[in-house]
Amino acid sequence: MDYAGCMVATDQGSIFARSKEPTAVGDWVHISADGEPNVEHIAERRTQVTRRDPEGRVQVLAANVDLVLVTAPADRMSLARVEREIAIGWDSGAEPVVLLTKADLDDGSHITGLRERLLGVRILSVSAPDSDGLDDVRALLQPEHTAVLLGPSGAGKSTLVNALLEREAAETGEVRGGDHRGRHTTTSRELHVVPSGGYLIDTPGLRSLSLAVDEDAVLATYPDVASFADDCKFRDCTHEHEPGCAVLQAVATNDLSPERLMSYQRLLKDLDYVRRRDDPVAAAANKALWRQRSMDVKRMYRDRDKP
Ligand SMILES: Nc1nc2c(ncn2[C@@H]2O[C@H](COP(=O)(O)OP(=O)(O)OP(=O)(O)O)[C@@H](O)[C@H]2O)c(=O)[nH]1
Ligand SMILES: [Mg+2]
Ligand SMILES: [Zn+2]
Repeated sequence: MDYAGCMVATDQGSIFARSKEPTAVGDWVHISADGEPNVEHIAERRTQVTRRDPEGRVQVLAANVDLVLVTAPADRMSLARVEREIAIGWDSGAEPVVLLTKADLDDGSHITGLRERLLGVRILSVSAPDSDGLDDVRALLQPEHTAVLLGPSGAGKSTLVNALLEREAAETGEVRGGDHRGRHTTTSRELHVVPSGGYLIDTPGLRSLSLAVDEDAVLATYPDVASFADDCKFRDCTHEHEPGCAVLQAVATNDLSPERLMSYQRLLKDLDYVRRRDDPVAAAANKALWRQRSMDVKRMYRDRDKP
């Protein structure tokens, strides 16, 4: 049982407390004041970053974060993975921000590729050896923000943590040559206090990244598709064949490229998504949020020069 207890940061330092409920890094807990420390209550989570573990169970990677920093390393770029992690970010209730890591290894094509493909998310680039972009990440974290780093093994997450903390707080590892598969250096999630403000949670690069997200989070990752989907005749339109489908209409009139629709469909199919049927209030709030975002992007799209 991995929730026999957890480490709790208190004003008297870090202590171990027993817990009957599973806790996640970032949780706020009440612990009993006398006797053996016990977790008596876990505060309701403002946000939670989840995935499905290889056994199919929903696993909370981090709780109460404001930002999900999706790392995309220049030496092993996978746009598909970046998009999945952005969807996880939107689904969590936090804001995803993409970090092109190892920017010193980019000839400019990766940053351009990310900017072209990803709409409605902030994209920063960082390079640890020359300390480039660190101040931008520091600015994101201020004043009291908590961010979690996601990304494949070897992406440079722990290296970034150390650079921001200006000390060796997190263990980093050499990437194996040849296949560029990183060693799994970080084995547990850790919360670090950043001296310039904010908190940063490091995670191990997860090989299996099944999503456990709402399909609205996929639409949020494709705000251009979402902006047209608002006008589909059927609420549960799959945008594959339905009459009155505004998305297919947009493809027909060259307002949306067929490649965009196809990569959206691919991400959706990749998904092991869950509907928020257990929480209709949260679902309604999310819908309103996505609608606002997709309207913003629609405007941005329409204002942009068409080729
Ligand atoms: N060129 C270059 N190499 C980097 C940069 N950041 C990290 N690296 C190297 O990439 C390798 C992996 O870095 P880590 O920080 O351990 O990667 P990680 O994302 O924490 O990996 P896991 O803990 O396995 O998930 C190390 O050899 C680092 O020295 C960078 O900005 N530029
Ligand atoms: Mg690491
Ligand atoms: Zn449709």
